[in-house]
Amino acid sequence: MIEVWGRRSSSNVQKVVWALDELGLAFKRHTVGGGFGGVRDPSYLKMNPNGLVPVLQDGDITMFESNAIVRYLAARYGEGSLRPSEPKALALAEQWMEWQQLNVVPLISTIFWNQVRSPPAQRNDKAIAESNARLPGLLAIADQALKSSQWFAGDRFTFGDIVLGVLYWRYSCLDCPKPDTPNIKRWFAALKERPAYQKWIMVQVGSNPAEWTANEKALG
Ligand SMILES: N[C@@H](CCC(=O)N[C@@H](CS)C(=O)NCC(=O)O)C(=O)O
Repeated sequence: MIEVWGRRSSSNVQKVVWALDELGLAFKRHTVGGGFGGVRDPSYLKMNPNGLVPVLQDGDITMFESNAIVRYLAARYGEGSLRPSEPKALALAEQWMEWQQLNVVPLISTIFWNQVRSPPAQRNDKAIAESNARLPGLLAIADQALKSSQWFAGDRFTFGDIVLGVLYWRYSCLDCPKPDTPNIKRWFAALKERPAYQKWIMVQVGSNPAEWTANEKALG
């Protein structure tokens, strides 16, 4: 049985459980991290010396790093579906996963951490403003890519949609200006039709630390 360690509220855990569900794989999830703790236990640190979630165990492999886990699952169980078989589509899925992680995730995370996770006194308004100023240019790049194809790697959903898929839900819940990106809007609407996305990603985010903590606890 595949096992995953990590609280459901973590965006990095969400990538993994969403991918597992898209692949139709049964798995057992252990709630650790955040307010649940457990990630500094020696037995956990043996699996992930970084003391972070998620961790995946599948047979004789135990691994960390959410994007690598998603790519592993796609390679082992999703050849021709979550992982494109055709080299060009595979290259695009890889390209967009990297681009989303390196460019978009830091900006959305900055807004999220300052607006939702930080008490007002610790909120960095300058960092929020900088992220809000840079996001439209980046989202325009993604929007342009989605003009000519339904999904990031072509005409089917792949692991190239996972990273932005997770973060875009969070972004949609944040109180911040949103640029007009019609192709992302269509892509996001299609994501919201997917049962696995509804189950794992479309969860309450909250708008302040108290709400976040309550949601984290309720999600487990
Ligand atoms: N690069 C790592 C980052 C993992 C990470 O930062 N996880 C966060 C949650 S999103 C974490 O473990 N935070 C501490 C905790 O939840 O206890 C990955 O993608 O797996």
